[in-house]
Amino acid sequence: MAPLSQRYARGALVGVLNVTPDSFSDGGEFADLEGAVEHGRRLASEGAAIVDVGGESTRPGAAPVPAELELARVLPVIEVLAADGIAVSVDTSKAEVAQAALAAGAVLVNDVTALRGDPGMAAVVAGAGADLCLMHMLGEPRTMQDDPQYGDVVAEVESFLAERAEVAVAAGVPRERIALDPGIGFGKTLAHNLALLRALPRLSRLGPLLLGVSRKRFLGTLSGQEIAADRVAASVAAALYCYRGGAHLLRVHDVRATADALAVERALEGAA
Ligand code: HH2
Repeated sequence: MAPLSQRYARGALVGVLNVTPDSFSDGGEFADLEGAVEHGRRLASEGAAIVDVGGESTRPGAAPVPAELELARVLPVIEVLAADGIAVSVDTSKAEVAQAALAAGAVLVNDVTALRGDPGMAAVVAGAGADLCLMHMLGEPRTMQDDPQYGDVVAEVESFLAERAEVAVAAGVPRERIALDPGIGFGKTLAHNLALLRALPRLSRLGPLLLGVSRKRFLGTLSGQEIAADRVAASVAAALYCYRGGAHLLRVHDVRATADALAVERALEGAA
């Protein structure tokens, strides 16, 4: 199997499909099977290389969800999308959920705890030969935005990601199957988020990066848009900046708008 960085072009889009009642930007919109499947298909047809299905919100203050409920939300959606031939990722930190999702055809596990949430996760990913995204988060969703503090945010996130990649490799996940994510908005102030985004050329030396800036709170602060769905233009601008900084995968809600912007960007830089 070729490395993840070769299987997906730089700037490949990961479309967000939250099958939750409480996600910060699209909670409740795709909570039923039919609506979720339709949206997943739309994301793929608009240009998402991967559709990331999540059944547990990680927004600041979100409460954890039991595995049975998370499974009931995501599995039927993953089964249908994978059967359609769509590359599906599962946004979970539970080994049980990851295992069932991979058996149903998912190809990537997006673990926002970077293997710190469930001791069984690494073995599940390694055993299935799946791709893995390891994300940085300071604290846990319930409390992570309560005054996050760093000495040097870029250096700390960089060494965290390097260390978590070693843990995954030691557990049998091939290095070339791992994507790393600085976790924008996960235990970070506006200044922390901006410092990390400016450091993408440095962070991308660790391996292929996945960036999730789409519709996030810091873009509301910068643009004045209070409502997450009104942050599309701000999200596209941030996605382009990530792309230029060397991000490999871009996790976005607004696939069509981001794909259009990237087509122009690539033509201007002579890559298309
Ligand atoms: N952001 C969210 C969820 N999962 N995974 C990765 N790897 N990187 C991210 O930045 C990231 C993520 C939060 O966004 P969203 O899925 O829209 O909201 P919620 O967690 O409330 O479902």
